[in-house]
Amino acid sequence: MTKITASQQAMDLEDKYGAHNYHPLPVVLAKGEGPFMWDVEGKRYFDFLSAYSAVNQGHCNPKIVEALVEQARTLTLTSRAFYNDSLGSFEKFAAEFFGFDKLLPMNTGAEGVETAIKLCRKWAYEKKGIPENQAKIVVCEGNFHGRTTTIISMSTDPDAKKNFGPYTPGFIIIPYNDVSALEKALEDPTVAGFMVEPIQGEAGVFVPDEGYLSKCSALCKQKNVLFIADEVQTGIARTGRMLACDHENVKPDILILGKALSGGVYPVSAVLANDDIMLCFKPGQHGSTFGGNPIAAKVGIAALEVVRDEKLAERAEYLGKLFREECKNIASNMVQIVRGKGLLNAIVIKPENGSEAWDVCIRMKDNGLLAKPTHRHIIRFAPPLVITEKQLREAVGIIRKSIESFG
Ligand code: IF1
Repeated sequence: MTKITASQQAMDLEDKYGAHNYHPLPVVLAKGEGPFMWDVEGKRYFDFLSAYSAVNQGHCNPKIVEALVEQARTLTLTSRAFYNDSLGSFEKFAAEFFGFDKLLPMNTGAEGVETAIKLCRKWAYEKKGIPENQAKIVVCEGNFHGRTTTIISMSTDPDAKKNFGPYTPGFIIIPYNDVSALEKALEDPTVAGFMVEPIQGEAGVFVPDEGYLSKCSALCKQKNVLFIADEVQTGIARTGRMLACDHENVKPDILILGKALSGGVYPVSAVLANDDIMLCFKPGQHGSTFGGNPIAAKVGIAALEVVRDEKLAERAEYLGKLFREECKNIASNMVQIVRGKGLLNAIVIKPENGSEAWDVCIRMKDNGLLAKPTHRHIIRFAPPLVITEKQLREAVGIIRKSIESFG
């Protein structure tokens, strides 16, 4: 009789008792530190997913964990029915950090996006004067903004969308990276906002042409339409700047952050805007039981301090260039292109003898590096930004060896 491993046991348990809404790589993780994770058998891996860019500051970052633990021992949740002594400091710190008048705290990225949609619509009716219930938000093909019913209503991915209808109306979908498509869409006077990912993550780390964001932002300004940046994945140093919009000196009217706003230790998201927009929300019109709780507030401050103090944006910029350079040396027909910005990169894989991105990820896992395919033929590479140059070179060695082993 073969002995069932601890990994197999954990996977069987999830398979039997968990909903089957994911198809994970067969690895069961038990511990993380910096750029590494360990499975239940004690094998060490480079983490090249970073929980979809939530763990930019490294796994179990001691400063963030310390902030979490200390606050957890003191006060965890008050709800917003009362004030707490941490939230105001977080709002001030993050608002000044990103250069906005105000911040509205939520928990998950999807809630941040929902908040931005509601805020944009309210502004449209109360400030722009769009007739009631007619406001539209322009979004892009291939977008990923989360999983709620309203958000999937603007998705173009059948897996995300099909059989979850009826859908929320009020969205106009245009091609990504197409300035003239936006120009045309903005001719409709009922358009209130344009929501965009500065780099499309789920679409396969699709980097738009230089100037795309700044041209879109200028068009929006011209038409009195809110430019809404979903930086849930691209924000907080991932792409080599504090925000991906910073590459083009674009200041969004509404900024959505999540994921790395907590360094991955706790769900913390936020929407930032200036007073003329944010003050459209009046008491009782939006909220969340957990949003803005004292733990989230302390964690949020610590997470941003780490990014600033450890110069993670500069590291991502430097190491990203190195990564893309090194990946060009991979001698395999499977590598079609390497693209990305900072430490948000992807390799587009050409199938070889029936092997595709998934098989490459399994091989990399066996060789000690974890990454996830997106769309069958693309592998995303996004390590924690605290990875050292030496570690990055070692990791690229694993990627290279794994891909080259397919011939
Ligand atoms: C999953 C992708 C990444 C996001 C942007 C909002 C959200 C996300 C730009 C919602 C979330 C996730 C969630 C994750 C897979 C993932 C993802 F592959 F689908 F595209 F990161 F690349 N805006 N992204 O990327 O944030 O509510 O999840 O906190 O398993 O669905 P959330």
